[in-house]
Amino acid sequence: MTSPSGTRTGSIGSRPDWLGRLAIPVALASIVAVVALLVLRSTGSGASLETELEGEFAGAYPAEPVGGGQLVEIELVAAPTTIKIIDDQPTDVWAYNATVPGPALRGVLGDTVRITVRNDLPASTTIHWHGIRVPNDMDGVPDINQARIEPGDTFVYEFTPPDAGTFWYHSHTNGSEQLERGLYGSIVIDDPASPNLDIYTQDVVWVIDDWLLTDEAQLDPDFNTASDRTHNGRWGNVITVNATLGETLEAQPGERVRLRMVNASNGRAYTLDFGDLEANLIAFDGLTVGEVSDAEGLVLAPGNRADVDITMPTTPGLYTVNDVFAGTPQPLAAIAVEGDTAEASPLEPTTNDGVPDWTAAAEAPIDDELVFETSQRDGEWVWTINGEVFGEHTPIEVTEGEFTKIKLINQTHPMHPIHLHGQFFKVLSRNGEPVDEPFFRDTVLLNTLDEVEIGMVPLDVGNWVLHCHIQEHAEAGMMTVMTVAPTTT
Ligand SMILES: [Cu+2]
Repeated sequence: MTSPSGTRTGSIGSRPDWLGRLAIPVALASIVAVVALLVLRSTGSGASLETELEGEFAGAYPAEPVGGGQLVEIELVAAPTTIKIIDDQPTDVWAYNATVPGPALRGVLGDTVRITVRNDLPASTTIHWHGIRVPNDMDGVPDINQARIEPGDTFVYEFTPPDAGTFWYHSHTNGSEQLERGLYGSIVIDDPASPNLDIYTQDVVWVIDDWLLTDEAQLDPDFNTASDRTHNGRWGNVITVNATLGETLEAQPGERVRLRMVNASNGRAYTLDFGDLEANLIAFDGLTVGEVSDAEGLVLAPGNRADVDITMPTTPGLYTVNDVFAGTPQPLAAIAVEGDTAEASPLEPTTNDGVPDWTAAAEAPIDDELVFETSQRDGEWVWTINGEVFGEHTPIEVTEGEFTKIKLINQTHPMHPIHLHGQFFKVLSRNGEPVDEPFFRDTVLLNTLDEVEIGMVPLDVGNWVLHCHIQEHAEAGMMTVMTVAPTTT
């Protein structure tokens, strides 16, 4: 537990004091010390355990960006426009550079990205770079990291991504309306040293979103309704990939494709059903996995990304990728396998040996508990974290470089995809059962009454929000701040 003064109970400093109080002969003291060490080792308790867990984490991903690359300058203009989702009917949306998703940004590890955002919307806005460990004042949360960008104003975001992978950017101001209207896009950072770049002949981003459209193909104008807030947010009646209904990728038989899937929905989660396609998970929430696994049945909650490696079947045909979260299969997109047979690369995708097992973390003390509940304030439905709504929140205090274990407790029936800015974490247990996910996350889904323990070693100093990624829940209070203090050693 981290006390208000920042010291940890069970820290290494307490051990010598404890031994020092033993006024017994030296020989007996030695035996006691050996036994104590054995107990410490066998139970994995105390500071030695935390040191061990921190050691296991070391090098899992870099503390600092490498830099030394190019300066990539981009302008994003947020403005109203129209797109076509249903046949030729125009749908009024808000978009970056008049496209939904916004421009697919792509850079190379080491590059510095300078993005000038011009706000031509009739409302203030900000952009969050979801999953990218940016400097704290570039993180895009109003009142915490920056001032709102008012209509007619510009703001320059600049950062050097420290990690390669699939990320996305989206409005972090009034998201229940601004995400729903189309203010999101993908950002992919490639690692030029990764052999993965030679494996895939197609590398494709699928941004999944659902839209609540009227019969006239317009967005239902009632955003953030009481029903949205009290249920699982706004769920649409049309699901698109890259804002296209029935998105279809063309591939050759035997071709090896990397699909980067992003869930940009306000509230809807997707359970991926690849049907006759064999999809292997190679990265999750941006970062390369420690071990490749079958992606069938993977849940993509709002905010999550999954990168999958698919070698196309040798039999031509139309292969559908479905969502089965609600039971009934719903088509997301398809892959049309046709043409000459391609020879797939025999290379194995890169894995990250640095992803810690952290099995010993089961014995580590819980540093913080976050209880998610509902309540009423002045007749309005709110979502609370430890009884507080955002604005009256008590920040969670953690220290750079120190293993931290947090228990997330959903005391409600709706689901909550909990997203932490600026850090990655690993799920340790779910409802008392150990979880062995060979990858980090930045967002984890809590289902009805779930209790999930996560472990992390914060590397990025600053004030980072932790919130439900169901936009309507976050705006009804379900957000707090994690303050990562610089290490004192
Ligand atoms: Cu929620």
